[in-house]
Amino acid sequence: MAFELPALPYAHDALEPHIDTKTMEIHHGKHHNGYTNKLNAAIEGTDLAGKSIDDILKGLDLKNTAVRNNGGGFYNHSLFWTVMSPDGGGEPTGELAEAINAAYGSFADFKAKFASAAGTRFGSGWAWLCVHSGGKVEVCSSANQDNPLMPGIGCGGHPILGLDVWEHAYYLNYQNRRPDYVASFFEVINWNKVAELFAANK
Ligand code: MN3
Repeated sequence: MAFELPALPYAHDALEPHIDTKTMEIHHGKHHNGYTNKLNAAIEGTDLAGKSIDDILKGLDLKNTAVRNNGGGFYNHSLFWTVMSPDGGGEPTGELAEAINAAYGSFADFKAKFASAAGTRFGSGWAWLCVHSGGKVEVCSSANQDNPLMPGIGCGGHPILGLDVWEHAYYLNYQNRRPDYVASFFEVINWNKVAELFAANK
């Protein structure tokens, strides 16, 4: 059973003006679709075929660059669409808010830490909020399409929020202004989904 490009959970224009329609169309329809197809080609006929994407990433040999890049790309974007919503923004509540406050002191301090992780990731990559077993949350970033589930990338736990900081994610609307894109991302974060992922993986 090959992996399939997941449908966007909202229309391409739903995240305007924070994420523009053209970027969403290209990012989902071209980039994410490309990772999906290349992942399928990379695992076809190997012992990875038929495994879940979580198991593929957790057991990854980092030297397998085709699966590292395209399996990561498939997973990362599949998560990314779900942690944004036209009804998003604001702040988390409940247990997730408590975990963020325990780790960073306040939502504002967490936001600064996350924005710094996104802003200082040189070149292409992702900023993450992860939960460790036991419920501790941690901000980190990874290069290219690496993912915290992959062994030995120096960014652990289970990802519950991810931000794509590749230029293809923001260049049409923000050009070189990555900090403005990061600020806009906070206007569309689907904290209900992040809380659901926190509860399921803590
Ligand atoms: Mn991308």
